[in-house]
Amino acid sequence: MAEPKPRLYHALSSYYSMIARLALIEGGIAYEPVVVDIHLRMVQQRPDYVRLNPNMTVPTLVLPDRVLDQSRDIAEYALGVSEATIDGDTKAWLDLHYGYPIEELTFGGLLARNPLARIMIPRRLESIHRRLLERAAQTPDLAKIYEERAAVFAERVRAFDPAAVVQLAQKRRAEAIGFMDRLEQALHDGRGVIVPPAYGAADVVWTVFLARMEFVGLGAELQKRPALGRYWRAMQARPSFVPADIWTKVHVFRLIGGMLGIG
Ligand SMILES: N[C@@H](CCC(=O)N[C@@H](CS)C(=O)NCC(=O)O)C(=O)O
Repeated sequence: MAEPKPRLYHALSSYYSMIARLALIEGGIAYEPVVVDIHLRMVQQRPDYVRLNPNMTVPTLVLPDRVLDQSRDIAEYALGVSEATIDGDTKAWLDLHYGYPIEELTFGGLLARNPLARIMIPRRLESIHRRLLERAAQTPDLAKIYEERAAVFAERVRAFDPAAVVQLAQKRRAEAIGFMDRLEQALHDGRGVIVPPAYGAADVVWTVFLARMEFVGLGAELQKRPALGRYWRAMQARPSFVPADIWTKVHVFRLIGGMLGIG
């Protein structure tokens, strides 16, 4: 009997889900997609999902013999490498990418620009924090995991404090531009991929990062760097880019459709 296809729990607009989708498609791995409403219904915090992925995040890849709950592991699996076998350059590019809190760029920028978001987002974070503590009380076997997650949201309330957010957004923007400089430096010898000779996990994560640069309005910075601009065009021209559904701008209606389960 054929093995069942791996099941990918993902969200349409989610940065780390895009990494998983792109990696699986580049790796030629057929998968069963399951869309998770992480915004409205917050399915990632329901006990049945938490038992699958205690981080309460997407993506999650369910394989016949194990569950991968980190996009980095999914990308490495999809491209046929592992932390043990990966080359040093790829590892360094992955470490650099995963050391950066991308949500602080995305949401920090939104909050810094939008006064309504400055009121709504902290309130929403507070309410999620409260709900996680309620879940902890209602679900004794998962209480510790819910409490840990609640602590993450308490930290987000602090990080996205309206008074601090403009500075945070500026800091994350400057760091993102620094990453584009490093990529430009690496790519300016004309290489077609970040770590020659072949396309790999570093290309997956940095392609999604460059898409996020466009998404947050840093596209002009990207285009200013000729080697990076060339690389970005080449990554978008790959057959994987469209099917992986890599967002370079906000698709309001698709976002709403996704939340309602019709996306
Ligand atoms: N380290 C995780 C991060 C995953 C992550 O933060 N996913 C976000 C979406 S891009 C999420 O699930 N957010 C929902 C939440 O925080 O409640 C990975 O690489 O898979």
